[in-house]
Amino acid sequence: MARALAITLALIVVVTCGLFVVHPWWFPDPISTAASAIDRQFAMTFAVCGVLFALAQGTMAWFVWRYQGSRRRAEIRDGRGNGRMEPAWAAMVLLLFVSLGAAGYRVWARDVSQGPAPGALRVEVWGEQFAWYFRYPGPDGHFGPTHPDQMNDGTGNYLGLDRDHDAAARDDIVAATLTVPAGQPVELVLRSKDVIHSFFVRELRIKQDATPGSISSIRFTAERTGRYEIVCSELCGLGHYKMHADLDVVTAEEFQAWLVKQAQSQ
Ligand SMILES: [Cu+2]
Repeated sequence: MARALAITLALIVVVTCGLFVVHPWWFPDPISTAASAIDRQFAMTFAVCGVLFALAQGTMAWFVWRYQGSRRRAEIRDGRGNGRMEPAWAAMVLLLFVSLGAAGYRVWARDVSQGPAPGALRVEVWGEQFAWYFRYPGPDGHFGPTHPDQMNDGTGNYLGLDRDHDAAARDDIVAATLTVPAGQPVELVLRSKDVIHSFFVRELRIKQDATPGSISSIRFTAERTGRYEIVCSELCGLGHYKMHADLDVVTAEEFQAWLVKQAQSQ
């Protein structure tokens, strides 16, 4: 029985480490400038945790194998622990996770959550059960105020804009697709109309909550044109599974043409 347990433990280590090395399931190719730094952070975290996992589980398998049927069984079973080793282990684990957290925070703060870069395109991202809407400020560069009492999906006034009375809202563009030009920094301002949603694009390696009553901002620069999927990664209700939209990364010329077309259709 003890041998079977030791072999099972060893197999778990080998198979798990094999999956980490081969990683048959992984993110699609990155498309943003910050993604490579985030990928490096992922790889480092996996490597550190993987080595510790293999050491801990491997040692356990060896102990089970080595000490099965030992005469010191009773002594082992009644072990009282080690008053010096245990706090030292706990401190090392704490130090390790705080260090990994600090390194990850540095990457995130520098590349994603720091304020907008000069010349950034500002876009509001609104989550609602169960759709995403994207607002561009128009030529005046200002978002008009939103009026919750005027929000009406039936009439297409998803964000409660009052274009007749608010000058800044007149040229705002509201779209169901997030279209951005390649190579230009983009600042997304995340907002929610109802419950917590989470904006996630795998190719950008960015996931950030959209929380009702608060505003969070993230930034990215997409380098490769194409269509990518935006999903909601926070369970937000029965229709959560179908809450997604498209991110279209286009050339600067295509983006200008798209803006003109959207402005006409508002
Ligand atoms: Cu959701």
